[in-house]
Amino acid sequence: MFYDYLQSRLSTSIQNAIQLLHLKKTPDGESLLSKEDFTFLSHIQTRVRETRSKILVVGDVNAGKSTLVNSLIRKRLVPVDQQPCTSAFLELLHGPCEEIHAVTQSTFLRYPINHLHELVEAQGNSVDLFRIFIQSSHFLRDASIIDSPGLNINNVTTVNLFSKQQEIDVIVFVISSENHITQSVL
Ligand SMILES: Nc1nc2c(ncn2[C@@H]2O[C@H](COP(=O)(O)OP(=O)(O)OP(=O)(O)O)[C@@H](O)[C@H]2O)c(=O)[nH]1
Ligand SMILES: [Mg+2]
Repeated sequence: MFYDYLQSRLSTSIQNAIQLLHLKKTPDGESLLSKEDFTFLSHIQTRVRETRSKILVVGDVNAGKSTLVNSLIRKRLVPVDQQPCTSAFLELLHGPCEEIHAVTQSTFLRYPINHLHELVEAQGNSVDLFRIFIQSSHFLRDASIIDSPGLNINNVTTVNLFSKQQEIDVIVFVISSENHITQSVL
């Protein structure tokens, strides 16, 4: 209850701050709020409004990330393989209807949930993120979870992965028990 109150106050305060900064002008008539500041504040507001935690699952190729994600949601949903497998970020969320959104920078396309494996295989390298909405998972009522490509599978994906961290509440690092935990891993 108290948390809801705090959340609502914080969200309203950020909204007011954005509006006030928009109105304030420099002597040259420019808005005091730069595009970057606006994006930053809007981003914080989205985070405040989102009550579910976001969990990012990372680790080396074949560490067992996708297997862990499937066991948390109790479904064999995201692809698992002995070969390097997950080629895109797969965000699993609770949703009113089960479907996939293939998100690229400017837009997204909708697909049926049972097309996930073909989509990841065919478009994994060109799509920024697959958002997968699922109705019937208790786990996803409290948290959304992101399965990621293996670390260092290529530079672009690794950089993408690092940039995701600012949106994330918890990072789960998966290490295969065959590769013992060493000082270098820590
Ligand atoms: N024995 C054993 N095998 C596992 C376990 N977890 C995953 N595996 C196997 O390890 C292989 C890789 O599992 P994935 O879950 O696809 O691994 P991943 O980290 O998602 O791999 P990438 O997406 O390619 O980075 C599969 O053959 C799994 O069946 C485990 O706890 N024990
Ligand atoms: Mg995987």
